[in-house]
Amino acid sequence: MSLDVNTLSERFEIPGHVVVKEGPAGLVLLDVTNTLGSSTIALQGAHIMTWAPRGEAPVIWLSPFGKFATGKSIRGGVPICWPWFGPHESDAKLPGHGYARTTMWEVVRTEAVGDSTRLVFRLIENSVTKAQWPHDTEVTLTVTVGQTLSIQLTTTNRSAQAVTLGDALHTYFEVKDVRDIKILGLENCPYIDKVDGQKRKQQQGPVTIDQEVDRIYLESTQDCILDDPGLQRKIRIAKRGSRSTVVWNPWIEKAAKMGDFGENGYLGMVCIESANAADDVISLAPGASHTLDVTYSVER
Ligand code: TA6
Repeated sequence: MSLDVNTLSERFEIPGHVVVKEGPAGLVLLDVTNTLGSSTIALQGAHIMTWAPRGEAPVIWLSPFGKFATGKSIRGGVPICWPWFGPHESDAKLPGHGYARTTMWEVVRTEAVGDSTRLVFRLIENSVTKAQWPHDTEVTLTVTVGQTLSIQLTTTNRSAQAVTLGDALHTYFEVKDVRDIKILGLENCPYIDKVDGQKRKQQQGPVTIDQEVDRIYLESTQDCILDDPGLQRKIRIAKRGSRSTVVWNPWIEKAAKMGDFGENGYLGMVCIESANAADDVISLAPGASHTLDVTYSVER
């Protein structure tokens, strides 16, 4: 059940850590500010919109031209793709990347953990979601905001049958100029090239971006490093419980078609998504849980 801002404030605000407020289009936002960093999280989709360690330029990119609305995914941040990644395997009418990112979640708890702030959210299933996903599963998101950003997406299968799960943290990272970055950690991984007829290829050397890139790297379990010379920093993407890594930049035409990147917005971002997609989807046994776990950190 969705609570109003006042009730949420009473229950979940923590001085020096969490403030609950109403954002654009009436979206409920949780503003997290502590001595180590800051983040804004929308309750719709449990959507982490921003994150920056204290004294650091934003690490997570949020489009200044995003259109906010109930039931519409926010352009940027960390959209949750769940319980499938990409188009639904059999019903094209169902939303791409599943329904978690456009559905209301509830706050389970907020707490200070040392100087960091931890928030736990749970997706609120309803008749619309059940019609899309007739399985008894629970999904929670645990976010720890500090000098690093730690995110765990946990799915529990409460049904008597195995379910096939696809998921991703579809994270948009801020970069100075995407044409100058390198992504390390995917060398020699096989990948599906979605801009070249879903052809299967193998990565040679670091990933660089000089055109539309939309690739699902398979069997990719290592940390990735986003090397950004323009911002003179490296972002480490450490993960567990994820066998796929999706790299996406829409480039000029696709960004213009999407209409919410703004002029040249595509140059300031790259998606590096920790996922379980394509060949790597998960068969979750009855009663079992699976956690997709990432930690983002800035290295000089
Ligand atoms: O993860 C890359 C991708 O699947 C692209 O193909 C593109 O569709 C992107 O996700 C964004 O999708 P969205 O539904 O958020 O516009």
